[in-house]
Amino acid sequence: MLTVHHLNKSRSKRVIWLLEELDMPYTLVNHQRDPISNLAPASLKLVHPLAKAPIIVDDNITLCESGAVMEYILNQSESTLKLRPELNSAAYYQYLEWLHFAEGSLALPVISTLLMAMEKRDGANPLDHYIAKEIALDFSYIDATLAKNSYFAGDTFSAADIMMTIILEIADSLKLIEDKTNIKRYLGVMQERAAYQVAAKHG
Ligand SMILES: N[C@@H](CCC(=O)N[C@@H](CS)C(=O)NCC(=O)O)C(=O)O
Repeated sequence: MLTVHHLNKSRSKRVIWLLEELDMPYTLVNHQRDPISNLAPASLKLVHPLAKAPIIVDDNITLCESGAVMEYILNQSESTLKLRPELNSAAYYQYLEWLHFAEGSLALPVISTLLMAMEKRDGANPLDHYIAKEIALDFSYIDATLAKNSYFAGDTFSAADIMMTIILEIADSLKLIEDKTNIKRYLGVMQERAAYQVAAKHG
């Protein structure tokens, strides 16, 4: 059975959410962040040298990077629920773009904001300009997309929504989307999903 190595307050919530949506069995192993550094504990390094959550283990496969983990799970799923548009359709490429955008582009300015809030800064350094530009650009684009589409890959919920929601939640907690009504509405809809709520209970 697939094992999910879950770190509290982390992206591994995505994996639990997806498995719950697909009704796939899994074993959960909990790891707790170090209370001072907030980093992953040594126990996670024993599973994968990168020691970053999420990590899954399934037979002889050990995998990290949430996007890769999502694709792996979708490849194993026997559910009639297809959380990925049909290969090579226009929606599939929309799905793929958002699936990668979440970690490939959006995570950097959002997580940088989170980390920089822990430091004293006057807001005038080159990095501040880069982040401000990216935050404005990305969230305007996302908000405009969600004004037209119910979900990131079009009309149907997909794993790209799971990837995007977790970063959008961090952005919301940092008050980066206060004026983005479509993103706020979308987050409310995602958070009502039963599978999301099971994942959220795990922290
Ligand atoms: N791009 C990676 C990011 C993984 C990552 O940074 N995970 C964080 C938790 S959200 C982590 O394990 N942090 C603890 C540490 O770096 O020690 C993914 O999407 O899986």
